Amino acid sequence: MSRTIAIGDIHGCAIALQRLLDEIKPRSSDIIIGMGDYVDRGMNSAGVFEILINLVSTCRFIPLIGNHELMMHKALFGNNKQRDFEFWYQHGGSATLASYGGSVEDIPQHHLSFLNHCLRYYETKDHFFIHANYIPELPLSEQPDQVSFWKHMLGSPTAPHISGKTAYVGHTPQSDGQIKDHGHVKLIDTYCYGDEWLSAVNVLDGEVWQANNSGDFRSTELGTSTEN
Ligand SMILES: [Mn+2]
Repeated sequence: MSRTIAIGDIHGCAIALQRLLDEIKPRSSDIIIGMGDYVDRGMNSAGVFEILINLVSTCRFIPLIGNHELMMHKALFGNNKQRDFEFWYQHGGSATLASYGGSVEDIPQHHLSFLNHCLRYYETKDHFFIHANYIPELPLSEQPDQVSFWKHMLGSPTAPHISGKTAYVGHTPQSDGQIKDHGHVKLIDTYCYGDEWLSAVNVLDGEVWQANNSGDFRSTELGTSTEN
């Protein structure tokens, strides 16, 4: 059985990511979607990139762009490098650089190439995946950056998208470590860098995997509450 698995915001949490993948055991028939925000804040962004790049050889891995990849990309390749670098550095980029040994020159070429290949969104027959949020009335190809990558989803969920597809988003951390399931939209950033959980969901059957930075693991299903 082929699986379609979305992984929430990782933010440098390489230990949690490795534990999660050890449990998922990716197969060549799987589609795995990274929701973005692989870097910044957590301890080992360099390690996270390395794990994700290796994932390409074991399954069909689709990395999306998060606002932190956008900031990093601008800092490294943008028109106003000094201003963009300072902005990234202050929003978690300092932790990413530290994981590379402290300098931009230490970031290997294949990591920069990975950064350049992340997608704005991804969609399947019944689902779509985008880092932060969406405008319900607009096609996915026309969503503005400010919404796709930056707008939090707090309080009431965004209305269903015109496509009728179920949405998966990250970006808005769930401080209780639980996936927020609104039915038509599911929020899967479960605050791993804040000592909660990194989550993965098989969108086809609702199976949920969670791991944390201590290397703990638990599994559950969408629609099922998990007690600590
Ligand atoms: Mn984000």
